[in-house]
Amino acid sequence: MNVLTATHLVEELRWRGLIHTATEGAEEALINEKVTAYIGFDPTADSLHVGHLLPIMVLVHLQRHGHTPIALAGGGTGMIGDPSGKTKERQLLTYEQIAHNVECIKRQLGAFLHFDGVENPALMLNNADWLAPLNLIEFLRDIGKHFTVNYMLAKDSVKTRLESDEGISFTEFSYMLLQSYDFLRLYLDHRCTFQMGGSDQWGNITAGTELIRKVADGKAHAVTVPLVTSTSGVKFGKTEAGAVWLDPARTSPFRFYQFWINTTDGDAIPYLKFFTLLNREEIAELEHALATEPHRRAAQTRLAEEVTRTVHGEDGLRKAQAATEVLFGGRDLEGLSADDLLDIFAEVPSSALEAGSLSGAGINVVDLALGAGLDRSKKLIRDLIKNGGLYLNNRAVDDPDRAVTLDDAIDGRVIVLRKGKKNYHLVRV
Ligand code: 383
Repeated sequence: MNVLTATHLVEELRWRGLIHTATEGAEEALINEKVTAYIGFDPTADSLHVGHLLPIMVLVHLQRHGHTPIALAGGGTGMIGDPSGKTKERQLLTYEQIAHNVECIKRQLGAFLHFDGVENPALMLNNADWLAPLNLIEFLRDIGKHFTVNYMLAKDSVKTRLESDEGISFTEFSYMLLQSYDFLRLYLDHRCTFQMGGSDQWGNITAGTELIRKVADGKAHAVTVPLVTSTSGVKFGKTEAGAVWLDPARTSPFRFYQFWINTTDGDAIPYLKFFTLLNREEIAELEHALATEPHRRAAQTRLAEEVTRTVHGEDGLRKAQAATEVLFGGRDLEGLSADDLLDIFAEVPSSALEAGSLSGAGINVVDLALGAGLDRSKKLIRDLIKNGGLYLNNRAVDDPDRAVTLDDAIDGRVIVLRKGKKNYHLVRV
């Protein structure tokens, strides 16, 4: 762990730009007391994505500064669907899907926090434990009575949907009551006085602080983190291939690393503050490097290293770096599997080849390259080889009569051809 340079959590969060809005007295309480704070994550998919990372980092900072973080999996709320920030009604998931997703996201959240061996162990809870057994009549009498429909209609999440053609179901309309009830339960059972979340959660969180005031005459706080924006114009966390997931089966460590490496100069420093634990000195150095030698992309490289290591571990990072060197540095393919290569070269032109044509004496390398369309004629390909410009699995081909056999196919499945520095072609066997 890094040495803490911020004296307290609020200073740290402020410097990192992690505080969007906070209720009155929230910062003072965080400075003067050791608090318990929670953030909820609904199991809408079997993986969290980079859009969840900022709130996760807040839990990490809370724990590093001696507070007690609670990561709450929304096994109950996930059955209803939060309308916040959504222009459309959500598709309900089955109970089985939700149970599976809860297990997946709990595992992911768990990797960021310490649950034992520290003075302030984190807690991992699932709101299905208290929401599922609720009795409807009791709930409407004890909780519903504290919310006027007028108050609920004034929330952004509801207002925007009232204005849309589709409207909002009673199911999603009630969501804020459940999240408020969670906060009340955590306040009563765990002395949790803080709820945090993205700025989209402000309405739900403050509904909870109101409920705690009314039911328990207690003081609880809301703190939201900003929505991450990007100067590249696309929504943060989205690439052409869709969302950037934390699950390596959905987004490989290589693609994950590439996502961060591609951060613009304008976003690199804010993202280092948001998504890494690097301290002020380290970030100041990277800021200097970015200003004086932007072409070296030291800030982006460090950002990608740090976040990939946090999410995928040292192994995942090494894999991602090796893959990057293969793609951009022409490194040999040692140690990479066919699946790795299909992932690394997912975007390059490819062609298919019958395994039969590689068996026995195999196929002449010039014919193979011609068939793959690397150049227009055999003559041009022979010239290419003469000039050292044709690569088979990232090794220069020096003999135009060389035969390519099944032995050259990695895992018997792929052959990587390259013309010049970076014109790749993938042959799927
Ligand atoms: C459920 C029960 C609670 C408290 C919160 C919840 C979940 C909350 C929600 N959050 C989003 C999610 O689950 O929908 N109603 O995907 C996202 N969060 C965090 C953060 C964020 C929000 O998990 O802004 C991004 O990640 O708050 O959109 O008692």
